[in-house]
Amino acid sequence: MLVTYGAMKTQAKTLLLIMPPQVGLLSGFSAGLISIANYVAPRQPNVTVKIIDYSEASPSSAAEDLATVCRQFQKSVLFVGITTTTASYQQALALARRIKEFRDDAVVILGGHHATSDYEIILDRHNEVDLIVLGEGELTMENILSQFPDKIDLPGIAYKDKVSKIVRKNPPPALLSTTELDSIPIAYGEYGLIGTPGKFHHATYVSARGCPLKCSFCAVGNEAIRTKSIPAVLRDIEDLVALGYSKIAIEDNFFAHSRTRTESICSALHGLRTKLNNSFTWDCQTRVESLVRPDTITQMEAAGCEAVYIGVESLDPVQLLMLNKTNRPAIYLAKLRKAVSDLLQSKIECYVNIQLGIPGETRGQFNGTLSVLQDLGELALREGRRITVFPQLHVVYPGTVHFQEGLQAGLYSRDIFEGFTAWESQEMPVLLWLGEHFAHGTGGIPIGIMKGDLLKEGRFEVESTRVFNVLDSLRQIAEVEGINVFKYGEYLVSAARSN
Ligand code: B12
Repeated sequence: MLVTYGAMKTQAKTLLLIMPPQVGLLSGFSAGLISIANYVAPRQPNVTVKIIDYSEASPSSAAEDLATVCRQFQKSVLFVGITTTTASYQQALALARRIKEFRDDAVVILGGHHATSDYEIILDRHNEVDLIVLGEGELTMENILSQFPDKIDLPGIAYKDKVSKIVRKNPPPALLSTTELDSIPIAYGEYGLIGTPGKFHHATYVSARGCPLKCSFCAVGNEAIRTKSIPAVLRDIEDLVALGYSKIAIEDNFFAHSRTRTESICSALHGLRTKLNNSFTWDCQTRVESLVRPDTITQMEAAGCEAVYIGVESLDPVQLLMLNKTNRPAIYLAKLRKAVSDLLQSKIECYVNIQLGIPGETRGQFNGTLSVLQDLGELALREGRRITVFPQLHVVYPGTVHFQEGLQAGLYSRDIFEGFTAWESQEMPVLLWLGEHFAHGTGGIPIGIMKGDLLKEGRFEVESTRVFNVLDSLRQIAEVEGINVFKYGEYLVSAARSN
């Protein structure tokens, strides 16, 4: 019996919040589920809220355990919420089917990035899914628990009309305010952070949601940033340190998005580190432009920032436009050189996210990328430092501009993720190879290495020459003086390790 988190109540309503198996994916528990549990539990005291972490479990042991869990809550009205990324979607579906086998009266709810983006196809194809919560889930889940099934016009859900079989999408709920975000603690009661707390031996922490930018490959852009207040951030970080975490991954999409916020959060963190005898450090991800602002790097260094992930994505002007990272590539790349040079003169590690396997990449473009890396590598060597490249494989996620563009170009059909995720979940060698070499390789469609003519027909095969090209590019980048290429292997949920 795998661990379930949350106190048992005798009342007759139970919410299970489940992270499905994440075999071959980066290990790390969903902060989103903890946030929903912490929002719903105090507001719905009559509901038993349980979190179940199957992320390190094998699909078979998760299915087996779920049968036991269903029996345990036999007398309860059962709501089951399952989180989805595109890479874990098939695992989520398998759990939904399993629940319906034992409790066809259970209300099965999918949420998270994949379900939100592909809700129409999922609800049309899968009767094992009753509702999909679109986007931010706290308020919507609370409304479902207090009003479903009497009320179906709840903001923030999509569902298939039982009579017309038409998939309906309700208007979004109000997004949580700073006060509401502040009210949500980071740990789930006495259970702390669940499972693997975050990436690369760090604890995941999100102090702000949203990103106003519109990078065409990204699933979370085009939304105004909402932040927790500085006192709440300090409380959360102090809680993380009290829980024994000394390395914190601040996973805000765009950490240094505003000068004032960066100044105030850095001086606050500096004060907290002084109070806590420098017992924690943190890393973050931010954009190039935010790092060339005077003092930003100095403020972050003084506040205990150990590393910055710069979401560069490409070093080629044409690709930067295609990714909609910037509309002034030359200035962007000049700012990158300045930001990297300044980081190398600080104690902060310089991490650079670079996408490989971008469709149509020419040898000339890759050589251009190499020469920019050689220049940055020389900068690093001059300072006795090294820059770490975090390779990402260019993939198409649902709900992105690239997905729409591919659809309009006839590259694949609207329901492509149904077939693709089913294929990928059966192709463990491909999945593990992707996971080994790339943070973002699994789940999205690696359009640059797939056979395009087959993809049009909803069939899937990687083009081996393109795979070798990507591997060769990785090898050449690793050979650049002053550059390290990050290896993800040890941070994946491995098939062997999953029980
Ligand atoms: C922190 C983070 C991680 C961490 C922690 C894991 C996690 N799942 O949170 C780590 C590094 C481990 C990680 C791994 C991966 N990640 Co990640 N991760 C993020 C990041 C930066 C923040 C997530 C977060 O905590 N947000 C704050 C919380 C509060 O929001 P949330 O997670 O979105 O959850 C809210 C809603 O989505 C919704 N919701 C979510 N789940 C559910 C479930 C139910 C039932 C309901 C009702 C609602 C609901 O309600 C929640 C509260 O409002 C996001 C980008 C982003 N900004 O969202 C990418 C992101 C989610 N990751 C992504 C991907 C692809 C992955 C990997 C598959 C990469 C890989 N190949 O290994 C793995 C998946 C394995 C795993 N362990 O999850 C993609 C997903 C895109 C997609 N269509 O699938 C994102 C969107 C990044 C991107 N820009 O593309 N990730």
